[in-house]
Amino acid sequence: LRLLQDLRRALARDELILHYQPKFPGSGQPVIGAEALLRWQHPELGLLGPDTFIPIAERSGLILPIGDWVLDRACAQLRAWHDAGHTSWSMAVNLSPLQFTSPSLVDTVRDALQRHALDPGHLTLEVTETTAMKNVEASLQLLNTLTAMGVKIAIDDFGTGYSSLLYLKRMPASELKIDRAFVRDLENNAEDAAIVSSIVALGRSLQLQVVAEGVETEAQRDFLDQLGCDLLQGYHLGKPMDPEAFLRQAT
Ligand code: G
Ligand code: G
Ligand code: MN
Ligand code: NA
Repeated sequence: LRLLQDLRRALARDELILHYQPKFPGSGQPVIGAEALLRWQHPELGLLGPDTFIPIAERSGLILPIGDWVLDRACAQLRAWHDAGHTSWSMAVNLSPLQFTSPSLVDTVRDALQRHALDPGHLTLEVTETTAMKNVEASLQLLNTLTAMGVKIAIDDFGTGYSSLLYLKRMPASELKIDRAFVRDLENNAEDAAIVSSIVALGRSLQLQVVAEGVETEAQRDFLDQLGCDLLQGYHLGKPMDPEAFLRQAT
């Protein structure tokens, strides 16, 4: 309850911040963009990760104003990077289940893109597999609207939900993000390797980019490169960082 009271004030008090984790098209290649990841600089408890407060924000509905703030700030950051010459970089923003069902989402996204003069194709919205598959017809309609605007869609935590391939086929997504549970033990676990390999093949046939998350070692990175994974993300390649550190590491 205390945390909920504090969270209500966090936005107004400017305590929320975004960190940015780089995405790479394979090893040795330059950054192609970032995923915005929310943190809370709590006055007493220190820096809190989203797992400690997003569930509260989701239950209380506070995730809606917070999500609007995340979209606006992530777009502002991308505009700054484009102005600094990194005009090909894209930005990925995570959407919570409640945001995903909010009738104002499409307008919020359109407004943020316009406010920061961004090409919609430089924004990717990440929605978990579970959220996307919950109310399939409504999801399809929303995702089709966003896609028609030019925004990209990524299916996050792929492999952990109950995906129907029939619906996946109809989803206008452009990215599948393989959950890091499948990456953790990749080189030692033949089942994990087979699953990742199958997702890469599935992505290829459905014309979806496949992203591996949670790449923590060189061995995992090399393995994923060999499997033909399109994009890599993880501590080994780059942690979530503040914008200054991101720019320093990426350039
Ligand atoms: O960075 P990490 O520990 O920071 O994130 C933990 C979880 O919180 C992930 O599932 C991630 O998708 C989610 N998350 C991070 N930032 C945001 C955000 O801005 N909005 C929402 N809805 N989820 C986020
Ligand atoms: O669910 P989502 O994919 O949005 O989650 C992103 C989360 O994963 C963030 O909490 C981020 O900090 C975390 N993360 C990013 N890279 C790694 C990694 O290499 N290992 C682990 N364990 N977590 C990571
Ligand atoms: Mn994500
Ligand atoms: Na994920």
